[in-house]
Amino acid sequence: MPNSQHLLNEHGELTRRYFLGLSAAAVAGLGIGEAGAAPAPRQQEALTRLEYLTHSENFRNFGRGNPPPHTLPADKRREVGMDRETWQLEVVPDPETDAKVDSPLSRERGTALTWNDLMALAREHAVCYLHVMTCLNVADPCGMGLWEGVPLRVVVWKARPVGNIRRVFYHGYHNDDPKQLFQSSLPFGRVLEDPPGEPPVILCYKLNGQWLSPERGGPVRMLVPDAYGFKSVKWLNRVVLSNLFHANDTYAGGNNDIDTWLKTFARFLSYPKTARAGQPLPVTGLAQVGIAGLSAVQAWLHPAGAPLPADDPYLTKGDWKPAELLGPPAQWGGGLPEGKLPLGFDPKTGKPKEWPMRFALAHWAALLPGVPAGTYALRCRTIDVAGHAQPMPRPFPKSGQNPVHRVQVQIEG
Ligand SMILES: Nc1nc2c(c(=O)[nH]1)N[C@H]1C(S)=C(S)[C@@H](COP(=O)(O)O)O[C@H]1N2
Ligand SMILES: [Mo]
Repeated sequence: MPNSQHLLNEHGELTRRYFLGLSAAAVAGLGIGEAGAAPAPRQQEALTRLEYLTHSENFRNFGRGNPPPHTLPADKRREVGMDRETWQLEVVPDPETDAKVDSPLSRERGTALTWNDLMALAREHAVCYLHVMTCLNVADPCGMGLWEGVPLRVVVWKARPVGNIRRVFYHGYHNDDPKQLFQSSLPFGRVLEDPPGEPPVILCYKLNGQWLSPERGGPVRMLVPDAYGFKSVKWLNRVVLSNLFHANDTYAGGNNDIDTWLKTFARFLSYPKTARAGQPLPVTGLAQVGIAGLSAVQAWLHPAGAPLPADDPYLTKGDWKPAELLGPPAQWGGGLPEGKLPLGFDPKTGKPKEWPMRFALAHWAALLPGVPAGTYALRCRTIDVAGHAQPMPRPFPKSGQNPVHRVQVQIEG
């Protein structure tokens, strides 16, 4: 499980409470932390660092560039606007189309948005929300964050858009080399109006209550709540209002489906690599809650050599057993200081109004009944709110990785 190691620390407290809730006899036999499972979640020393949010430096990092812009020395970053004091954002009409914008925010005119302008807007308009950062092409999420920013539309309206606008595209600092450009785009409607219950697209400057680091895309990145990571452009410095009627994302180049929303899927975080015959098997994991929501997680142990059900590419006929979805964390972690309440949280209780929450992670656990000796394939999957079992209703990987996660378990006699 080396791929998910960066998310494991955030997971232990939740699963610990679940297993402690089972009967003492069952827990005594678990041996969590032995035989290649999670680091002993019951140990006192481990408990201090178990959190739900991922620390900024523990995110899996993606960002093109030679050198990647976040690795530039501080004085160079300052020079190119990758610094709060020198940062500027342009919001301009696309010169290739007839888009009409009355008051462009541009460097040329001296009207580009500065950090102080953004902070002034933040005093009135700042919002924050939970969002899982996931690369469309990678099965494990990069990290779970609480992101704060100003809705993009607030800044777009400052530029006084008039008409002939159907698409918004945007990019960040890319070493002033067109070959290194990384651009994403959104329909203008998505920027101006949020689907019911969804947070806005934001110009994001804080993660887990701290200023966004250069590595995470600071000083300002785009954050698109319902989308994969490639829409959330880092080191943002230019937004273009265009009359294009189609997408023009750099990410389209890799055969990627650039109109896809986040998918719902489950991954293992801890499981016993070996266990005794007949001994119950504690397994835990996370689920990304996509646009389709999450109603259940299931697990299936199947002898490794035995044939799979015929004509069943998506494994719908397995002997799937229910796992338990765990509630919101008691401690959020991630270096989070006290601060404003995230969208979707109840001001009276300070807790999320719904759990699991869309576009966030949920944690789950199960104690599977013991099985005879042998090698087994252990799988997990989600069921979404409409009842679709993963990887349906969208099984194709170029719209987001969601294969049914399979690991191997060795049961000894
Ligand atoms: N400027 C810029 N922003 C970018 C990228 C990039 O290459 N350049 N990569 C994107 C992709 S593909 C992903 S998955 C996310 C990853 O965000 P993270 O590094 O904060 O985990 O950043 C996105 N933002
Ligand atoms: Mo990505």
